[in-house]
Amino acid sequence: MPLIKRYKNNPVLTKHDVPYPVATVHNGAVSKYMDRYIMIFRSHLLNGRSILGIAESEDGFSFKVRERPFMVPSKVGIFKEYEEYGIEDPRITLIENEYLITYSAYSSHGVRVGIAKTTDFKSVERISLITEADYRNVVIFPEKFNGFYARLDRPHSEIAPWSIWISYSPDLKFWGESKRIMAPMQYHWDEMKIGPGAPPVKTDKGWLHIYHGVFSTMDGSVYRLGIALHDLKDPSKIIGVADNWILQPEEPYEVTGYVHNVVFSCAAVKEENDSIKIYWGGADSVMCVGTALEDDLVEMCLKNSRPAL
Ligand code: M1P
Repeated sequence: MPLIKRYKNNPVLTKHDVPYPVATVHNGAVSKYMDRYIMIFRSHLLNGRSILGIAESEDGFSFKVRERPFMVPSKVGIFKEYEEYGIEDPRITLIENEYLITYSAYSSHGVRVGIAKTTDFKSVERISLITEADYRNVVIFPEKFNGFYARLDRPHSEIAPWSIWISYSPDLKFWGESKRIMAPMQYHWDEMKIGPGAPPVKTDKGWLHIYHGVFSTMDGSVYRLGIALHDLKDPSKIIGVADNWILQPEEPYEVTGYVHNVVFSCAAVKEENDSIKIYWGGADSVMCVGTALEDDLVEMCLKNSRPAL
């Protein structure tokens, strides 16, 4: 049995499901809202820049895309300047009755991360740009720690391997106490760089975090998914990182597309039967889903672990 069982009707969303012209549908964030699932997904427009669309589902497998995009680059204030080239790779975290949405904001100044909030997935309010350039992949934990929000992110660096960091905030605007907590491992499937993937899922044994790791080959980069378990009380402490990847590009829609050989996750949804729905973009072109058992993922982190740093 594979660890992650791919849904038989993958991909669950493609550009053909979108009622406005787009080249891709990928890297979707998914959250339960009322009695349904909401997906906010990234699409390349036909000019190569990205916007965020929105889709709904009753079962987490069959999605219907709304007529209009959910977020497009802002035309006002500070956001206008930093979102000029597009917005990408959303993640959703439900915390204290608000859905927080993080996203990458591209401009001639580099890539920053923005944060917005919604309570109804109809209107959305931008809160702040929470990083300088160049950062990507911010995921926010769905609980506070000692009164502080906690986030994982991945700064770019010329002199250090691209690693996962943690930071804390009292108000979602000001962030600090930053610390590098997980690094790529040399000559390993995630050797080139790693980045936070889905907002962490709470289990009895720790916070499960699905991340992506990249390996460079003569045929370009290969993006795979891995898993780490963080301490429940102190998320900067990593209890275990599975030595093996949990998903790699294998199906045609993951191997070939806008960028080949990519599986990239921005969402994991815990279900009542101890299974987890994992969502990923295939080849930066389509959206896919699969299911895994929570216990299997936890066991992988604890029983066959590699060092976090
Ligand atoms: O093309 C693969 C991914 O490349 C970037 O991710 P990262 O910076 O973490 O390597 C992003 O452009 C992402 O959207 C894309 O899926």
